Order: sequence, then C-alpha cells, then structure tokens
Amino acid sequence: MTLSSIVVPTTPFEGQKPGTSGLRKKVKVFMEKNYTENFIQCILDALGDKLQGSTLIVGGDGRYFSKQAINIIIRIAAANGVAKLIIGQRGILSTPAVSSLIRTHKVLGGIVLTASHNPGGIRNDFGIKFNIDNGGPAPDSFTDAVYDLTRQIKQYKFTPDLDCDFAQTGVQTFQVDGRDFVVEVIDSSENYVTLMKQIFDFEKLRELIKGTANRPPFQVLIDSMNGVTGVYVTRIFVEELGANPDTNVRRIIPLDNFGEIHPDPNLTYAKDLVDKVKADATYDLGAAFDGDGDRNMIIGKRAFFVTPSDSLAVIANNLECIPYFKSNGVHGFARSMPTGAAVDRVAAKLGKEMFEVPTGWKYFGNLMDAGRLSLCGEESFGTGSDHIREKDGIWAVLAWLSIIAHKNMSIEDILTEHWKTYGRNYFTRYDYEECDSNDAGKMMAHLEETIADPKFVGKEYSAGGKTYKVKQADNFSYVDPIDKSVTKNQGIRILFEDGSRVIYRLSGTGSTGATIRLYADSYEKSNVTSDAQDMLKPVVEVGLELSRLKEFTGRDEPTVIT
Ligand code: VG1
Ligand code: CO
Repeated sequence: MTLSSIVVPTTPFEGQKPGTSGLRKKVKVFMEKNYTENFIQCILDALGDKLQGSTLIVGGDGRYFSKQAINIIIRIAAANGVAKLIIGQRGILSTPAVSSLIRTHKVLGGIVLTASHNPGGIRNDFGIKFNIDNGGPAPDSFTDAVYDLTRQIKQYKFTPDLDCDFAQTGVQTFQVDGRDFVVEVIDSSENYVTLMKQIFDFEKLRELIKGTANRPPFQVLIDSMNGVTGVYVTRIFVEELGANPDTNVRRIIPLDNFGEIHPDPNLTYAKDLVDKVKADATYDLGAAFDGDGDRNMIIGKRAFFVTPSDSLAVIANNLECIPYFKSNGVHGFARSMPTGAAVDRVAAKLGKEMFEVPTGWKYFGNLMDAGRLSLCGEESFGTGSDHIREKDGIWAVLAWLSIIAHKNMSIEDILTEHWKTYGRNYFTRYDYEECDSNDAGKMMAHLEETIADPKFVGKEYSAGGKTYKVKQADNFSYVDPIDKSVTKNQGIRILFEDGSRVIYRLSGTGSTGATIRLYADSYEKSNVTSDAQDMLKPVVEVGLELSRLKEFTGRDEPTVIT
C-alpha cells in the first residue's frame, strides 16, 4: 500500500527536559494531545542528516502507554525518512537488550520506552529515552539539543494511515512517500541470550544451578518484580540454566502496571523477596531487577545484603571467573561519585585505572569506547561492563553466579573474605522522596552557602560520640577525560579528615516533587563485620544537621534507606 505523510502543526510543551536518564512524566502527561509526538519529533530532528535512511531500535519495559507510544514512533519515523525500525515483539525489550541490539546491528540508535524503576500503570509514570550509536544513553549535549528543539517546535511529520502490528515477529514493508519503510519485529530475548552465552560459561552455571553428584543445587530466587526481565529470566535461568520455574523464579510475567508495586530492587521495595529469602534458609541467593532490567540487587542466604558498591568491588576482584574478561582483558574500573570507594581499593591493588564520574550511566560510555574502562557501577543498584553501554541486571547476577561457582563459597563468605583483604567501605543512602521542590531547593542553597564559607574547612561536628573535621567541600564537577566536556553541579560533597563523607543530590529521575538523596560512607580497616546502619549513624546525623534537612522539608524519616 502506498502511504503519504502529513505535517501536523503543534506548539511547544514546557518541561520536556530529559533528566538523569530520559524524560519521565506521569502517563497522563504523555497522553496529552501532541505531547509524545513533539518529543519524538525533536529526538529525530536532533539526529540531523544521519536520520535519512537510518535504522533505529524501539522497545521498552512494556509499561502502560508503551504500545500507544510505539505506534506514534512508527508513524513519525516513517514520515521523517527513517528506513527501518527494529521493534521488540509486543514492544518488549529490556534496556540492556536495546543497548546490545544497537551494537549488534550497528544502527544509529534506539528509543527506549521506560521510566525504569518508577511505578507504572495509568496513574503512574512513563518515560522515553534515546540511546546513541554506541548503545549508551545519549550524552548531555544531545539531550540538551532535544530540549532546545522542544521549546521551539512548530510541527511534526506523521503517517496517519500506517497501521503496523508488532505482536508477531516478522518483516513488514510499507511504501511511504514513495520510499520503502521497513518494520522488523524481533524476538525480545534472542540477541541478548546469545550475548550472555558469549560472556559466561553457561555449562558451568548450569551445573551450579542444577547441582552435580558432588554438589546439591545452588538455590536461587530470582525476582523480576513484574518487570521486563521476566522474559529474559525465563529464557536464561529456567530454559538454559535449569532453574525450577516454581521455586527459583518469581513475578516473571511483565505487567503493564508492574502489579501495582514499585519495580525498584532495594531493601524497601523488594522487601517481599528479602522476607522470603530470610524465612527460607534453603535459598543461597536472592536477586531482583527493576522495571527495565538494568538494575540488580543481590542478597545471600538469610537475606545477607550486598551493597551495590561492594558488589562492584567483588566482581572487579574476581573477573578471572568470567570468560569474557579472560579473552578481552581488563582495562580500567569506574564508579559514580556517590558510590562507595570499595572498588578503588581493588583497582589500586590490581594496578588498573580508576575513574569517578557523575551519577548516570551516560558518563561511562566515552571511557568504554576509548578502551579504558571494562567494569563500572553505581550505588543505585547498577553494575555493568563494556559488553554493552548500559548497566545490566541479569549480567550482574550471572557474574555473581560465575564467582560463586568458581570459588565454591557462600555470598557472605565471599564478602567477609573481601573485607578482610581490603577493609570495608560502609555505605548507606537515605532517600526523601516527593519532597516539595521549593523546600529541597532551599536546602541545597543552604548547603551551597555553608560550604562557600572560607571557615567551613576545619570545622568540627559531633554526633553519637564521634567528631568529624571537615577536610574538603565542593559541588562535584567532572571533565570527561575523552571529549573534555564539563559537567557541573553534580552533588555537594563534604569530605571529613577520617575519610568519611556525606553527599547531597537532588534526583533527576522522579516525576513528582523533588527527591533528596543523602549518601554517607566511611572506611574501616579492621572493624569489618559491624552493622552498616549502626556504623554510619553518627556521620548521617552530622549530615542531617549540616543540611538542616528536617527543618527545610519537615521530614523526620527517609522513605527509603539503602
Ligand atoms: C538514579 C540513580 C542513578 C541512575 C539513575 C537511572 O538517578 O541515582 O545512579 O543512573 O537513577 O537509573 P537520580 O538522578 O534519581 O539519582 V534507571 O535504572 O532509573 O534508568
Ligand atoms: Co532501570
């Protein structure tokens, strides 16, 4: 059938500014007439001349409004001269799977439909993110350009009569304005499963999960939290590695509202999993992922919690257990600034380069492309390597299983051994979600003023019988070592003489009000098995006092503690 595109007049919407990871708003905002259309047109416009004849990957975590958004993308892409879209079946692709597909097919980029760990469903959040040709989240320069375009947009191009079904795999070709426009609907997991098989020794992992004559099965409980990873967990853990579908996996059907839960793998929102693993000592490992599958939480027997900062350090210390690193070699390591510095100690011992970048996975991409970074992570339950350009939840669990299979040790024993070797970076994060934006802004302004005082360095603060002397304070800024781009205002850091630190940031992923994050950590050489919350209580109290958080926000308690 021959189709024609039309030009639709439109006017700008306020606030289409991508945050830490894409544009996230309430579903009802994306549903407003022309809202989604405007944003998609601006992404395509920001791609410039490269757009003509290009191929893009499209998919997401399947949350409410994904299908409508994909229909809009198909009709706008066809009208704008895109030659081909590769779409996950029923619109389903995890964020790591999109990254892998972009790299495998060497295409211009991908549009990811997700608000990640934010709740979904008609009353909750939707999101749109663009990944560039290296497979990673678009850098600030690109998202700033998109934002500028959204403030000037006057029209978008659309192919109103293009009806394209993406429920079944296969290739469909349309004639749009005299050009061929191809939609290829692909299996959501095939490419990703192939990649994982190249990275890990699946035979060895299968022996671990199924058990052998000499070793009972290693019991896992893998929780997809009703998010997109269910599709991949079924393929990898159940079909490939022989996990029991009744007892080793849960919540593996992707639901468009995530079953009304918050698909965020932490001790608060994945409490259900934590309680199950705590109550049933047969489980050796529990793991959970977020809505779009890039985050992971790892717990051991009886729900022994592995902080993401420690998880990164342990993986860094054991990369020889993973075939991919044996053949590709290990270049440097990196972490986001607020992430605990456990991995820095591993880097120092192994003689690897170590980078500290702002919060957000987009800051790792250049270093990976330049061959200087193999493994990186964030305290926000993100771990990944240069196999793709996104953090990767399932990859992290397979990495842990590889280490466990190799060392034949429990998770707790692996951690204890690690801390005995390197000392321990105790870490915690307090989140105050949905605060009033004005109040949060005032608190940050107060902190800016506090650290600007030339007499601030050297001041002493006490709590819980401990005294902390300020050594250094700043608002973190970063110069990318590869392209020299500068990113400022990435969080207020107060570093104390004893090596402890508190960091304050406003979240860039929420859709309502402001979320304040307070990060605290401290290093202990020999006292390595105490309770993290007890250990960090004094420094957190100092952090709260310095920021006057309670006074500004009226909040007595955080909503989430990690
Ligand atoms: C949060 C995390 C950050 C992560 C980002 C995206 O950002 O702190 O480390 O990269 O979410 O993760 P913020 O600005 O809210 O602190 V995902 O899984 O939501 O794409
Ligand atoms: Co995510």
